[in-house]
Amino acid sequence: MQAEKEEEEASPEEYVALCDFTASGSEQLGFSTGDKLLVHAKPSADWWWAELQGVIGYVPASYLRQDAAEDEDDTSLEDPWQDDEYFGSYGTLRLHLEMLSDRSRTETYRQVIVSNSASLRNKVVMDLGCGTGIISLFCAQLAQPSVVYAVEASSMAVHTRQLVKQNGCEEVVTVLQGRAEELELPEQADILVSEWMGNCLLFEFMVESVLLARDRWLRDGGVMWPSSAALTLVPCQADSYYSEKMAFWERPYGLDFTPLQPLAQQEFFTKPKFSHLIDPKDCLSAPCDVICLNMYTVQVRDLEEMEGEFKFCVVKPGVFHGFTAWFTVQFESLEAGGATVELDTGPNSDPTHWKQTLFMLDKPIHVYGGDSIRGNIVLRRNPVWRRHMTVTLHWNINSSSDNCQVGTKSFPMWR
Ligand code: GJV
Repeated sequence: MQAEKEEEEASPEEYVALCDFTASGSEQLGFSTGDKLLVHAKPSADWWWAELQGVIGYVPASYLRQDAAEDEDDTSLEDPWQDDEYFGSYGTLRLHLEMLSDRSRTETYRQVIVSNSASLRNKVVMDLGCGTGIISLFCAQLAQPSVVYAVEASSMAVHTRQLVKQNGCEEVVTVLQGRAEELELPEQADILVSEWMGNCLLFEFMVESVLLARDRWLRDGGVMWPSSAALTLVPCQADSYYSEKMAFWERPYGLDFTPLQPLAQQEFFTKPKFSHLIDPKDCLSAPCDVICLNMYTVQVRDLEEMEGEFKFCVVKPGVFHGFTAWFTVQFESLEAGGATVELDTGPNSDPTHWKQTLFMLDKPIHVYGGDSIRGNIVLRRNPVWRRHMTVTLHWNINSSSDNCQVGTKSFPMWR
């Protein structure tokens, strides 16, 4: 190991930039697609120390690929969708148990079907990524569609077929095992239903499969469930998380461990924290929808980069530790005058298995009632690892007191 490390330090490796990167803060190094960078050190898996035209700084490792001329690189052999791993994990019960145990999620889909049962009569339904088949079974039992095509790529499909039989739905539900992108359906669908949402709405990018299926298998005038989706953001306090991971080093056992704080920041605050449950009291302002998807019109290419703006008005004094994000999805009614059904994964609704996602700033900032926090959020899909993305937040605090501050931070999720 030691010998390898010395070798690395002695001769920097050449990498090519796969996309543009804008530096935020003086420690980072910006670059453009195609730039050749010399990587001097790899202090963490995510951030490397690199050089471009004599300038040096931190760069996101996932944006670089080893120069092909130098090396027959192994990333080109790896599947950028990581499908073996992805569908492998959906072939076991753990994730299905988590999703089915989430009552808000599962009951919302049931309610959509119940409240539209009259309109579902004799319709052709496609359930994309049916998992154990719960949505398809709801359709068959609570409405009278002519057929439900339950599409599932993982090996769970084998068990799903058994569950369909066991529950007497085999006349209506047809389980098709395979990736939706590669399957042939016998006919166009009237309704495309799917539970595709990931953390921060888009993570995993299963939505791409849904959009491709829409363009190929949904008949003109067909219905998308969900019909729309929104990502919501709020500036927040995160006192206990901050204490646990950062303030801790101030005086453990009466000793000064503050030299470890830069490491702690790198280790705990570089990536977003999934599975955060924010107390509504920790929201510093009303939340704001920053990105909205119309499931009828959004295109796969739009997913490469999604941008949204925000303006928050701080309603009480507090410590601004970061931003919390969650999503909502809406299911339009098929019945004239019928109500839209919504699944809300935010702090003012029953918690779901997605919980919320916390983005920690490097330094907490005191804010006061009447301050404004304006800025934008960019979700940039990883050009190589198609299920991953980087979330970049820019903010500008305008305070009645003297502190006006701007900041930027990029969070890989996960590459
Ligand atoms: N084709 C077929 N099944 C799929 C596909 C696809 N392209 N993508 C995902 N699945 N809400 N983030 C399946 C996957 O195997 C799993 O059973 C389910 O859809 C995921 C649903 C929850 N994930 C999510």
